[in-house]
Amino acid sequence: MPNYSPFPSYDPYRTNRSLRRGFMNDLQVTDPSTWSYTRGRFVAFGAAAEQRPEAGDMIYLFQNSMDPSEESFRLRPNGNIYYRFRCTPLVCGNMSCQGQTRVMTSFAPPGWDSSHGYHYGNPFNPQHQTRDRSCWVKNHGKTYNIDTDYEDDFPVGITRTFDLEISEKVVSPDGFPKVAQVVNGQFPGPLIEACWGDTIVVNVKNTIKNNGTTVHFHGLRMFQENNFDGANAITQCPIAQGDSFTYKFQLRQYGHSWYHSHYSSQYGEGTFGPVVIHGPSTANWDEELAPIMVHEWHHASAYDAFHDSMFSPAPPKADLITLNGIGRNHELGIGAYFQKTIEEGKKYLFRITNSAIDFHFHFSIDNHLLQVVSVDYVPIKPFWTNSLSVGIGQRYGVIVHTNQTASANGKYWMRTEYFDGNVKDSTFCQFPQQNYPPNQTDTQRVGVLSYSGAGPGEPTTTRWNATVGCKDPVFEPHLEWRVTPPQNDVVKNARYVGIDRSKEMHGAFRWLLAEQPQWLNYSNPTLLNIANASWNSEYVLEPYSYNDPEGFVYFIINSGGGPSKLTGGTHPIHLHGHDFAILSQGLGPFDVANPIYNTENPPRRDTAMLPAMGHLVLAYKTDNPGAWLLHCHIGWHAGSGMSLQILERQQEISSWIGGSAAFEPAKRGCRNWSEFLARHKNDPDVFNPIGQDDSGI
Ligand SMILES: [Cu+2]
Repeated sequence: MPNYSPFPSYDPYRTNRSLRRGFMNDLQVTDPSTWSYTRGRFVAFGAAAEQRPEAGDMIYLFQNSMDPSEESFRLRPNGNIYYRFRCTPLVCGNMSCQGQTRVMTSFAPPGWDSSHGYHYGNPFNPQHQTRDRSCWVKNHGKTYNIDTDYEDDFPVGITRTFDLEISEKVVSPDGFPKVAQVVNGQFPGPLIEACWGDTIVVNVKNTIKNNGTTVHFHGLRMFQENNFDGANAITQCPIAQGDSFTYKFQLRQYGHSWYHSHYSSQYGEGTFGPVVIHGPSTANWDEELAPIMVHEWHHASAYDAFHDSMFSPAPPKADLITLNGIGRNHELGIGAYFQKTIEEGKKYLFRITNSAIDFHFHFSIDNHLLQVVSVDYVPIKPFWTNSLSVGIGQRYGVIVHTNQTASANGKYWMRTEYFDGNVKDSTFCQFPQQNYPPNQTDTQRVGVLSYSGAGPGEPTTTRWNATVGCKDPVFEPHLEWRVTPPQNDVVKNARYVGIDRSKEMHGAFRWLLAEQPQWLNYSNPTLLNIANASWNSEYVLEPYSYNDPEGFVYFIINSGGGPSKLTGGTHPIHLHGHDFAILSQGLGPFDVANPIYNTENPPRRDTAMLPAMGHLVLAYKTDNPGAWLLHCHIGWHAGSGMSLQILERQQEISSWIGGSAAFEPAKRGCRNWSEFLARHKNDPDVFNPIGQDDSGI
């Protein structure tokens, strides 16, 4: 029986070894005369491991990997194919949702255009404008799509390995050089890109001379993976200079987010990067763009800026706003606008992330409406808006239809504008930023969207007549939650948060999220102490042992006021290890005596805004034992102490994350961290616990 392998030596991704795993390279047919194929090179076709292609299946061929003109053939009835399966997941096109098998393997789904920036290797870009994006993969004979309850069910993908080195490097986003702390020499760091259901291994090496580091993957549930949450002093010690730490986790969610250092003010120095997890969408788009990370950049060291923030009434002012590391410094007249060129008449998926330390903004593109399809890692029922509030740590997936004609030169401003308000009342949103005054329509321009063939000059378009502030948009998740009554005592859990100006703690007036500001020991993480019966009160640890995985704990957070007459403020509140439902969010303290909760499919996400002098009521499911941070994502506030840790189902943590072996990486890391500190205890440039001036996260 002759074997026939049409293109046995073809390797579509020979430029990047890490991608080869995603592709099948053997196709054997017992009798080539029983089937036909058009000329071209075999890239991939598919069905899952237990499946075989069947008669009538559509097979995709590509001429070559750089210029993927798509061709296809159909297997004839009784075509007999043997194959060795090496690829997963399998992206399904719209036809498979109608009962036919039309599947392709890919690293990046069709429509991902490498010309827009980030990519590993060489993704292809066939013409799939009619593609139904609600469908994702066929895997093990099952289709995973937008209706799959991803909390409990997800495809089984492949393992992708990434190496991240945290090091110091001079970067100059606006031409002004600064020693930054960056990932793989890039600012922002490289994209971590994968598919829903993949397992991710990230080897982090710290080569910074004087600081530790960690990497936290913002918004991932880290289900049964608390030990890889990357929160120093909670789940591990900082990674010492010269040491490495390997994070491993499975992607149960999809969408986009970011990873960042959780070590002190380090991410403000550039230690962060984007994450994209390809998956289904609640609305169709043609192409997706590389994620856009909005960051505020300080010419001064972020560590110094943090220090200043502790002793001045207003936080330090940023020098410029960057989009993917590019920005215009209005004071010095240097730097550049972020540029994006797109084609006319297409629907583009934009992935927006606020990776700032202290900057809240509204994102908009002149003349273009935004169709919002995802909020944080939650797919939502699409809604339209012309301007979108993005708090620190929040993300939005938005579809933009490039069908506008208003601009004479085919260019449109992208804007990140903000509102300040009165610091003394509920209108307060944030402090003014140097060089970026609120309501100043020149400085809020940060990027240019150009249609291909656009004329010379800057855009001449005007901003939407939009109201900006710090209010989260209201939306409905695609997969609905009904929030059941709380397991905990909500009256006890109604707290006032803010800054306590009555007494200094650890040398400063500090922000707090509980009865006292959090103050952690870098060298003694919670996870290595989970046998404890009592805790240092400065660790601000809240044990909850409710063990109904479908049950909820409610948190009531009031901004300012209370018995200590705290100063309020607007704060992006972020919970690790869970999405939470927003049961109430608004002005004034929450009325605990007459509570009104929105329990019918409320907005759900992992970072939500606590309004100034207002309240935020959130509810999370007690389904993921571990030690999880709840904190304000303003870097200065988190460093000040505005955080607490939830110790969820303490007795079950060890077995939940895999028993004693799961603690070994943290134990080893802590030994190395302690040795590093001991070695450098007389070195004034190296962190010394005696001089600790921040909370430890
Ligand atoms: Cu805050």
